This record gives sequence, C-alpha cells and structure tokens, in this order.
Amino acid sequence: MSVARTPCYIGIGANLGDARDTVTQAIALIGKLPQTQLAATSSLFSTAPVDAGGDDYVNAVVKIDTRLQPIELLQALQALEQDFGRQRPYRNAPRTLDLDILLYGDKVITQDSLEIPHPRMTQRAFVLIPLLEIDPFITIPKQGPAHNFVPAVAGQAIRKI
Ligand code: PH2
Ligand code: MG
Ligand code: MG
Repeated sequence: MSVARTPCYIGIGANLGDARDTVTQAIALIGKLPQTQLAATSSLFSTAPVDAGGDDYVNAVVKIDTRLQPIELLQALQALEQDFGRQRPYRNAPRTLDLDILLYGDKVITQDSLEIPHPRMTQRAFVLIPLLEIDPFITIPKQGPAHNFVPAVAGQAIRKI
C-alpha cells in the first residue's frame, strides 16, 4: 500500500448563515481529516453568485496532502457538509457549506459520483483566483495552466475579504 500523500485542492463555498465563520471553521476541520495535512489556504473572497441565486458567497480554496483515496475524500467532505446542515432542495441552491474536490494530484476521474478536475472550475473566478493565489503556476490536467482561463472570467465579481 502506498504511503505517499497526494496534493489536492478543495474549493469551499457558503452563502447561507454566517458564511465567513463557516468557511473559517471548514478550513480547520479539513486540516483534521484523517491521513491529511493542510498545506496552504487562500484568502477568503466575497463573490457574486454564478449560475445561482441568493446572497453573495464566501469562497476559498485549500491545498491538502492526503492519503485518502478520491472517494474516501469525497465522502469525508460530504460528511462535513452534512455537519453544517447542508440541504439540496434544487441545483445550485444557496448552501451553508459546499466542499468540492477541484484537483486530486494529476488524476482524471470521470464517474457519475465524482468528476476530477472539477468540470466547471475553469469557468469560475471564485475558484481560479483563490487557486492561483495559492499556486500561481498550477496546471489543470488536460487543460493547461489555470492562469490562461482568468481573462474569460474577468467579468465575475470577486473581492478579497
Ligand atoms: N457555487 C455554485 C454555483 N455558483 N457562485 C459563487 N459565487 N460561489 C460558489 O461557490 C458557487 C456559485 C455551485 O456549487
Ligand atoms: Mg460547488
Ligand atoms: Mg459541491
């Protein structure tokens, strides 16, 4: 069994309740997941909803090094979402906490339950800007340098908080 840890990037978002406090707590809890270390944390950002309604979001991205397999990591993140009372009344509904695996090493996964790289990450300033803050030279498997996608999201409102 491999003991190597894989670098992963997790997108964090919230726009229901005390979103700033939730994102701060979520970052700490991600760092306490089993077989996982927090490697880097972006700033928190206030962002306008993209393809969604409701209040502005608080978004951030963290980098972790983990021995959890992708599905184990997904399940652990979903359990954290549940701990914060996540409900799913309809697609892109306002949420207390959303935790998305953006990248898992250089793996490409296309399952119904899990797609990595996250399929919409290059279209969203609320992912790209915090991701590039952590790692300006990050490349996305099969898509190239993340910074190449920034001009296309320049119209999306995002502000560091
Ligand atoms: N998440 C979505 C849809 N739209 N918009 C912002 N600003 N931030 C998000 O985290 C977000 C969104 C679906 O997960
Ligand atoms: Mg999401
Ligand atoms: Mg999600």
